[in-house]
Amino acid sequence: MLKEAILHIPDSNYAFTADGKTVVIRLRTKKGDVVRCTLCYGDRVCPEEPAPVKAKPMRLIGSDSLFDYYECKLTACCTRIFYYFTLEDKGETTYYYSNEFHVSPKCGRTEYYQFAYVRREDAVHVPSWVNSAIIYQIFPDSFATERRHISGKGLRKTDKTGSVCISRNGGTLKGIIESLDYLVTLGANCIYLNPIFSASSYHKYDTTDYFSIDPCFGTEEDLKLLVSECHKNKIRVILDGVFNHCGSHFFAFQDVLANGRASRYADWFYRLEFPVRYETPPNYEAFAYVREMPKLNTGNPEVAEYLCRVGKYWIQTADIDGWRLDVANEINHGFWRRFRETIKAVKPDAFLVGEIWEDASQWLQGDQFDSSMNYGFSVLCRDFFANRSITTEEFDQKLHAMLFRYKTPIAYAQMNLLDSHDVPRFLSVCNGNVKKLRLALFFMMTFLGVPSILYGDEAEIDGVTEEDYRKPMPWENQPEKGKLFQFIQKLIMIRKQHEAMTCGEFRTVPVNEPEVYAFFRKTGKEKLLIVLNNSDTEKTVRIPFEAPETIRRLFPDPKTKDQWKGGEFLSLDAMEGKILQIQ
Ligand code: ARE
Repeated sequence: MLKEAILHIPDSNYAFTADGKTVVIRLRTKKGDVVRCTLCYGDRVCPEEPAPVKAKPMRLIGSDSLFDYYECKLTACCTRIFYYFTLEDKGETTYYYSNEFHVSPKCGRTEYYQFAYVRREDAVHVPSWVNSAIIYQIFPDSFATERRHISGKGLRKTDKTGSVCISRNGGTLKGIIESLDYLVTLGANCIYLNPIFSASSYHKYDTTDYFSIDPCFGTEEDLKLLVSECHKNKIRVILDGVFNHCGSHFFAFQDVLANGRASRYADWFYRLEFPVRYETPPNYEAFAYVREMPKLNTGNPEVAEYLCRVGKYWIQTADIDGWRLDVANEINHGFWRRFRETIKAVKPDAFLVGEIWEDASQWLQGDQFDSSMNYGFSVLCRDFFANRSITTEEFDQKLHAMLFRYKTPIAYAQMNLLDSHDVPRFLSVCNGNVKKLRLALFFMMTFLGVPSILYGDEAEIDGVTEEDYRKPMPWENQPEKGKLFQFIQKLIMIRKQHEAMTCGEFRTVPVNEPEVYAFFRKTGKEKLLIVLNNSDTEKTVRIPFEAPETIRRLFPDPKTKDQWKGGEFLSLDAMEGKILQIQ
């Protein structure tokens, strides 16, 4: 047994409660090393001595390239738990507790691992609607000026503060409202809107006034109408909160530019030097040295209070359903805790998504965000589907490494994406190969986490440069009549109809074809088998079923029967994905 590989961390993603009752305990071991792993546990404060110890086998729930991960759920257990692990390999049995290995478990219960109390306040709570969300991301400037039409013409307007605001393509909130039926037809049930508050640039990440809608996009009334129309159609709306920095026309920064050190707002910004030089590069902290984006001092309680007020205002005024939080990882944790408390106090099921491109564990402990933008997911899809630079086995291992980073509810709430307004379109990453894009979309729709589509992906928008991947929605092509739109629409429909697709466990199914990836999504009631062929040739794979089972095809065409050869072989066309219901 390779003891150096064994890992358990109390009170972490290795030991947590998701609902205030069930406790999940995980253990990591070297891959293929341990034969049996048992969780031994009991009541930490029971009056008997020695305390009774129960044993529960731990299940191998997945592996990455180096490790196996075991898991065990304790339900209806006591509220204060001691536990240790019994680990067996071919020649040895060892007992693991207090981060050490022991030849016997005989010691006082206080020396074992402790789950001090199943504190329901610390249960990781993600809004229940998030599990079945399908996000459609809209870059407001590029989507629609009016019903299914974008003018392509930029605007230049003056906002309430007297600052000039511009747009490039003429998109408006009214255009989104009038085109909502398009999203309803597609099946999306959550809109993520890039920034819409008054700002100088066309992309609106340089906020001038957090309390008003950018005049190029519309009015506060338009936002209220958009949200209420969305709600009528069972669509939630989350907005982009840009709180790391403001725009240079924000009143507080203008005051600093005018009054220097004497400004009442001098402490609202980071590392100011006087005189403040509004130049490139600036002599103050700014987002990526962009002088138009001075960094806000969120460590100043006054600033924190101001920004929390913004967060609350739009929930109370327009009834929005959450926030996507820009540059989240450059802002102090204390601010985010306060922000979460403020928001959840006014709307407990508001969704908070941090923009963190890599491992976001430190922000996803349950006290800050519910989710993060999962760029890691897009990287794996790029490598597997677009570039084919990793094998199916590596893809599976990397997915598991990604999943085990987080407590289960957080993993199910990850905002999975293939592309966004910040990166080239996935179709371009695939060199224009729509089949590759289709298969990656198929995977995203069948995998756990919240699928997120950037406007126009369904219309085969491509683009490598910023201007290109943010280009206007090609309404003139009638995207809803396109094959890709219909493909996504069908998958969304299945996702909505089958709980196993959203809440179900994810288990890899080993198959005999290296380019075919198969996995189960299952709940207590339903078992779905998802199989996809990431190659350019037809494949027939052997599916290792344990018992004779009835199979019903859900996708692609439920009317077509599958070619089952000998009961356990399944044929797949090149680049095809299938969803089968096992009964
Ligand atoms: C503008 C121009 C660009 C130019 C740039 C540099 O448009 O062509 O290259 O300036 O001067 C917004 C606009 C951008 C704009 C930018 C600055 O949308 O168009 O660029 O403002 O004016 C990192 C950050 C992450 C950030 C990305 C872009 O961590 O927060 O970079 N994303 C958000 C938004 C952006 C937005 C801003 C932040 C600023 O989503 O749209 O930009 O408010 C790694 C790292 C990531 C890093 C990523 C990309 O993987 O882990 O942290 O993200 O690479 O660099």
